Amino acid sequence: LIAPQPPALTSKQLIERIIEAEPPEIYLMKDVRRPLTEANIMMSLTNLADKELVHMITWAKKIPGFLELGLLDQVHLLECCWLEVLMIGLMWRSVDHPGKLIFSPDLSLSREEGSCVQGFLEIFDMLIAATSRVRELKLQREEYVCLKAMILLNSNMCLSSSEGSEELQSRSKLLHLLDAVTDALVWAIAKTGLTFRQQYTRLAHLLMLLSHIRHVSNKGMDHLHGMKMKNMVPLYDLLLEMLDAHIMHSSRLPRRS
Ligand code: AOE
Repeated sequence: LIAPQPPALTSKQLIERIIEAEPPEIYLMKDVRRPLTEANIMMSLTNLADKELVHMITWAKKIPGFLELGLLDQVHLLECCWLEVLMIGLMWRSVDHPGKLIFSPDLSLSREEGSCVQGFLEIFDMLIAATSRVRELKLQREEYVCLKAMILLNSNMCLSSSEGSEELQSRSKLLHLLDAVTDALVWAIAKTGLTFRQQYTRLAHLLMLLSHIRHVSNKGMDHLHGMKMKNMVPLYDLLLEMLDAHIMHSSRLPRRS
């Protein structure tokens, strides 16, 4: 039996839907103006990430086609990409503030302030460098939302070894979805009135950004694991469990790079 397919969205419609799915700005309100000690900064960042992750799940569910994937694929995709998605969002917020990271409208950190947290400077500099690249490229909002959706949908390729027909079906839906977002990105690039050569060069530059983001995310994950050992991060029980799940997966799977 051939299941009736919903009418496919045009690239323009797909981008509109992904833009509608964008998470809101998160304010920390409290605990921001306290002295910027290592513990305070980490507490604020953890609070922020905690709120953002809730919105991230809502965001993913609003990406057309995501909910049609198998539940296991949905979970694995989010598990693999959450820090990359947080990081590209951070870069987007920070793009007009050279040398600073705008974690939230009420928590921006300069390099010096970041140096309060042990091991943060290395990650900080990588995030600043990637943000400068985003600035040089003059990333457009439509391109940004496509790249973020691609991070989610592309985070999990190595898990395709499962054989069941439902898994295979979900896998082919995933690839189809990734193609649709790729088409949308190509469409967004074409809109800017560049020559053909400039268009595919830009596509390459934007996609190469993703490998830097994956790299910084892996470094950030190592940093976070290190902090957890030192008991510096006041993680909530649930978040801690989720983080453990991530360690499990990353030791079971070939290391992403
Ligand atoms: C980057 C962007 C952003 O918006 C917030 C933060 C806050 C913390 C920052 C990080 C960032 C940048 C890199 C930093 C990191 C602290 C140290 C590191 C600076 O060098 C991240 C705070 C993370 C708190 C831990 C939360 C654990 C969540 C586990 C999630 C999980 O495994 N699952 C399964 C849930 C997935 C749901 C979507």
